[in-house]
Amino acid sequence: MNAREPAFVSASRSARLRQMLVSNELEFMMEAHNGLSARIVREAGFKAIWGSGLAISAQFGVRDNNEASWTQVVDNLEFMADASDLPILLDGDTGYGNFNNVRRLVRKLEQRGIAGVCIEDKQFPKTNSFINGEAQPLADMDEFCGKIKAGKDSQSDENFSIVARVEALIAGWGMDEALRRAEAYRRAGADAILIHSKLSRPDEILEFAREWAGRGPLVIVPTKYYSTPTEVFREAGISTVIWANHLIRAATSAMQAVAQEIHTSQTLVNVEDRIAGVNEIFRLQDADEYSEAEDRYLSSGRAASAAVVLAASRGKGLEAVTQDRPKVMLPIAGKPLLRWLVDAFKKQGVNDITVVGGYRADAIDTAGIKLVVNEKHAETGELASLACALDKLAGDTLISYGDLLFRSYILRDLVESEAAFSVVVDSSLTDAENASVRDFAWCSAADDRGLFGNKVHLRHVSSGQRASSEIAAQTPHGRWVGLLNVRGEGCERLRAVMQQLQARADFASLDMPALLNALIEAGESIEVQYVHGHWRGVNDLEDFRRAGDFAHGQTPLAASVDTPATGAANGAAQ
Ligand code: SPV
Ligand code: MG
Repeated sequence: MNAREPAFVSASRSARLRQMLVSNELEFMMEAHNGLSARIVREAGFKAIWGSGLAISAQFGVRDNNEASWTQVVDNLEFMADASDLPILLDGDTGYGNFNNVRRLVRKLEQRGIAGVCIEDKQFPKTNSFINGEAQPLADMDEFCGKIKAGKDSQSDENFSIVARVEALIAGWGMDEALRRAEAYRRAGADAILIHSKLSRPDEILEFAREWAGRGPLVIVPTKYYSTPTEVFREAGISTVIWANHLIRAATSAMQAVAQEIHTSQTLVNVEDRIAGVNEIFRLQDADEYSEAEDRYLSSGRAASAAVVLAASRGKGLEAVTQDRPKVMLPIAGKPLLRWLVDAFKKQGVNDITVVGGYRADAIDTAGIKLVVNEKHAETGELASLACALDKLAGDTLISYGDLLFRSYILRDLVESEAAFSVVVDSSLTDAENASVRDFAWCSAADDRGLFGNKVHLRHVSSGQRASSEIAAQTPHGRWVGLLNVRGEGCERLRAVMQQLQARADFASLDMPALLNALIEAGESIEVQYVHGHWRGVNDLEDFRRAGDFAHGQTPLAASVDTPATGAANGAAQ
């Protein structure tokens, strides 16, 4: 059976480990020592993980002498089991005490989804087998058999495996003693025998395997006799090979080299291309799954998290003050217009902000935003700019003009809307004859505060295109302020409508109202949130002058107060 067979993958971890131990194929386990390395072992294609005592203690920065407590080891295993669905065979050293500690260990390992444990017949606290192994005292054989029995009796999952590790060859007690112990452990209930050797040749392991003659699964750790061809193990009837410490060693060499290089050169340039990028770390952490879950579980009742701000224009009538910067970088009450907008977004938790620049995009302050540029801004309109940020429209997203100031409740109420599409319409401004004002809005009902709570929908917004004569004959209900909130699947539908518009010959000249109207024509319902003033657009020098007063009114403890609206010419009431 191999890892790709569905039956194997769907079996429990413990069943998979057991299957590996008893299978007639030579199987392999790779060491891991934390969640990240466990994930890496799985991705490499291994079917099981060796929870190496040496590697786990090393990554904690302590010795392989039971300096890390067994509960610290088990906590670490929990991260490994979470990061990888592979079976984990824990290197449980001596079982961390007597038979009673083994019983508790087995129960705790089962609770954390660990598939099996290997215990070795040394004395607690143990020392790594490759450190003066001959000086290491072995456990009493009968006492160790008691541990195996206790472990087997306390497992509740019949597939949980206990591997008994024979250290007689390491400690120099000879082949007969190794075989005697292995047989005793097999009889005590061990599911497999791990026979360990520190020789650089496989001779004693092969001799042991010959004498053992297939009485039960044999596991080996060829760290020292690594040059032996793997085929030799296969022919010897070995069940499972453990590559016991190679990831911690690989990580150690890499970290030493990189730390040394950065320390010496005092720069990152020499290492950047030679180490995993942060995106690779995010991938191994499954960051994408988090984003998807966020969309699934945080979206309802939550504000949009992204915004696209259209900021490509120089601003008609503002040429005198925009030689060296776009309109959105005009200073209003001490900070650029765009910064007011970005701050307002961030205050509502809208942090992923993409600004589409165009005219003098180089002068846009990019702190806290992503900038994309509509290179054809001089010949194209708002929708061409929006098209530059189409890939940002992936979840709940606000689309906004770049030249807006507004009281914070306007944005708060808009982003809290559950509707797929919602817009803010200012009902204080209905003078459609005024040529300097754009974006008049016709809605399903006028702003009647008596109807508070009733849903009102957008029917049309004036744009470069003429409204149908039926609509144009009616007095508009207000003015669209330049904020569109798109929720959930609305994004996909907006992209589809954008695609249709992009196919049109006049796409380059289309503005945002054309998109709103196309959405309405496509059958979408656009919810209207009426406001009465409390915002300002900057369309000409007069707006620019008044914007400062408005902004001061938004500043905490500012001496100035809002001045009353003075009519349509400034484009917005306060
Ligand atoms: C371990 O990986 O911790 C082992 C195997 O016990 S060895 O270090 O080779 O003894
Ligand atoms: Mg060990």
